[in-house]
Amino acid sequence: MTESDQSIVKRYEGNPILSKKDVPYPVETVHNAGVIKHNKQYIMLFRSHLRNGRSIIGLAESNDGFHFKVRPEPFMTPATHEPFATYEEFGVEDPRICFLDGEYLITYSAYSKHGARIALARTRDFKTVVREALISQTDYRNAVIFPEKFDGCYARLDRPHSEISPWSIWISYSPDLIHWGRSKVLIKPLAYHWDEMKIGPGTTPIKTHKGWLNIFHGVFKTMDGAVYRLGVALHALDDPSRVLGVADDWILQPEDPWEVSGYVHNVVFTCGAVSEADASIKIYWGGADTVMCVGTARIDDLIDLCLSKSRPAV
Ligand code: BMA
Repeated sequence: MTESDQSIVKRYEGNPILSKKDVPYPVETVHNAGVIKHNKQYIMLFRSHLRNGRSIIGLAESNDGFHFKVRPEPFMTPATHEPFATYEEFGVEDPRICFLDGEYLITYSAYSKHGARIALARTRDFKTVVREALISQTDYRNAVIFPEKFDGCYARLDRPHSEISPWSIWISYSPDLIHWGRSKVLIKPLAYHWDEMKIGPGTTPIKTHKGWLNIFHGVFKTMDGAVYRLGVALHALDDPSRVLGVADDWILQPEDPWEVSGYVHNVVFTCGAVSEADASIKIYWGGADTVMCVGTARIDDLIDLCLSKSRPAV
């Protein structure tokens, strides 16, 4: 498949931008990275599989958002202290980064024989990191925290596991980042649609003049396994539980060879995006759970797609 000029996300011609050969310690993959700008530098927290099949989180830095250099040591490996050690025994996965109140909040999946939980860590400088709490029970993944509070409360999107209703995007609120409640379902997969099997939050929500952009992943099951694509929705600025539109079309699907084939084939999966001063956005995604890629889009094009060509949210 080749990409047409109509694509809303323009792939960077230098993709993939990071792969295992760039990592100065032994890993088998580099994927699903949270990315944020810190002191004019792009910081990428990426997931890597070790040869035992479990994941750790590494850190890479860049001046331009395209060329990254990996730090010599991993940034987070499974915790050795409780209560985290029990729940991170199988690894730490898929970090998202949110800047709020002068610090960076990192949400990630803690994996263990008890399932996947959402964990929260904090850093101010990406040199030291402190684990704060496990902020969900088991069978939750893909938590993204809004970079603003609403009526004094933190807000997050996440994706509980469910066999009864397809895996959907929910919102919850918290007074202190630890205790979460007032949960409400916001967006569900749509039958016989590119996201009919599951959806989940992807990037930390991006503030725009028309609302919060929520770039999420959607999964479609085929005879050849699942295909992971990216979609976009817009939430009201003052009330993120109000969905203004969910784009009917996907914005990115696996097309490049390193997205179509790899550790898990046919996957594009995002955990991070950076909005730029020129009203564009850099979207970062893991290709086939193996490499990191980047592309750019116009923020107004994403907003238009949500508002002019939308499908039902629930
Ligand atoms: C999901 C998560 C992601 C991964 C995707 C495709 O369930 O495990 O980390 O990228 O599957 O394998």
